[in-house]
Amino acid sequence: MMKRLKLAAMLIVAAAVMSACGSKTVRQEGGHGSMNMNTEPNAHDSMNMNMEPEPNAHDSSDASAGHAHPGGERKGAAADASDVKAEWTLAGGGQPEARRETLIRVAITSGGKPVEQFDTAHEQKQHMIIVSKDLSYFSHIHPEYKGGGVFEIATEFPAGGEYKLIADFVPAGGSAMSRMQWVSIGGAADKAKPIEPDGDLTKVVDGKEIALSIDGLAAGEEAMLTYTIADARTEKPVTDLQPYLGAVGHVVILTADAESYLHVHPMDEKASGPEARFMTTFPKSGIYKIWGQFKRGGEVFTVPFIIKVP
Ligand SMILES: [Cu+2]
Repeated sequence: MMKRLKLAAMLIVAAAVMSACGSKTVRQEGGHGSMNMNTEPNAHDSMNMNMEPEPNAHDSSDASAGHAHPGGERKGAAADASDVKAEWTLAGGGQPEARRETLIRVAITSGGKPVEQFDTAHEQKQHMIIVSKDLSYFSHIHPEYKGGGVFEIATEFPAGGEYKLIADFVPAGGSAMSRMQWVSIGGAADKAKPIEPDGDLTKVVDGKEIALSIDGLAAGEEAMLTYTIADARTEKPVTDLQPYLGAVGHVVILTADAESYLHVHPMDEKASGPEARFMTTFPKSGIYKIWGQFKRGGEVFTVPFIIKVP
């Protein structure tokens, strides 16, 4: 049955192609500190796309997300995805420290030249995900486009330690892509929390009870994620979910090592609850953390689950 369902979810699989990892000093901004980061500039050139976009479910810019268009058809003069690189800079008036405002700057280039134009995808020109190494911290923010391929946003890291930054964007007329970067933040680190599968895929967050069920859970297979949302107090189904960034929900998935990343959009973007369904493919067996984000009453809530894909 799953095979018959067409993909309506947009997805990006960032295959863990880390072999080219080196260490590089990120360019220093005048007057600001810089830092060394483990770079993985080409980490996402390999996309694991085994589903065709559903033609009528998205506009073309959405449908292009993460899809390589194997036929070779590509709109516009967009750069070859493999040439697109992100250069990351963290500046905080010194060494980036936890609990201090830190400016994250990411410059997108293609073939060494700035990518000037970006398509808006889900209401933003760039989506940025930040997670701590143990995946206990999750942040989804939207850097401001400064022109010349440069995006900036100020944020605070909650504690010292390693974080992964992920930028999602769509060079104009091209495909959605993501670029990732590990960064090291100074300051006292929290004790790492174990990344263990949840025994029960039901959680209460901000007064909502959210249950996740997954059909077809197997490596390399299409899996359907269904969130069912009820009011935690009354147990009544929630039917007034609001669009969040243009869809009923957003799902971000990372492998336990944070090396593979998927960003999935719902089958029916205009749904309002109590169910929201997402289709994706977990590329391999292992432990994944899944964050679902929804909006109700003007408030965004984020529900995390940890699962094991057999
Ligand atoms: Cu976003």
